[in-house]
Amino acid sequence: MFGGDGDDYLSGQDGPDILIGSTFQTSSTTQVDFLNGGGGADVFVLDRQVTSYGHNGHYAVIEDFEFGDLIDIDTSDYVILPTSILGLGTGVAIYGSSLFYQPGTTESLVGLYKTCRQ
Ligand SMILES: [Ca+2]
Ligand SMILES: [Ca+2]
Repeated sequence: MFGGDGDDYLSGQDGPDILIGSTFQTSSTTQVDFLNGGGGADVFVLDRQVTSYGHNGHYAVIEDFEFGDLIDIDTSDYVILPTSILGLGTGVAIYGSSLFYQPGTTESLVGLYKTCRQ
């Protein structure tokens, strides 16, 4: 399932889903997509060749990353850190570049997912 430009909320079904909240070309100044895979083995696409995440405050929040799910990212440089930012509880943040990574900001944030359910 596809989102697009701007903020989206994608909600998967009980079976396996592929969730792509963004396109590579986007006109929004910022974009925060919420991805909820539902049941089944879901694929959350955060790949910067496919989406605009990791630039100018464009990122995705994965709401239900569970055993069996996958995050699809490209093979280049990432910084992956435990986080408590954005008032979302504890989770893991994926930043797009160690060169542009700025602690405590969303500048190069690609996505994050919760590790504690609330
Ligand atoms: Ca979007
Ligand atoms: Ca699903």
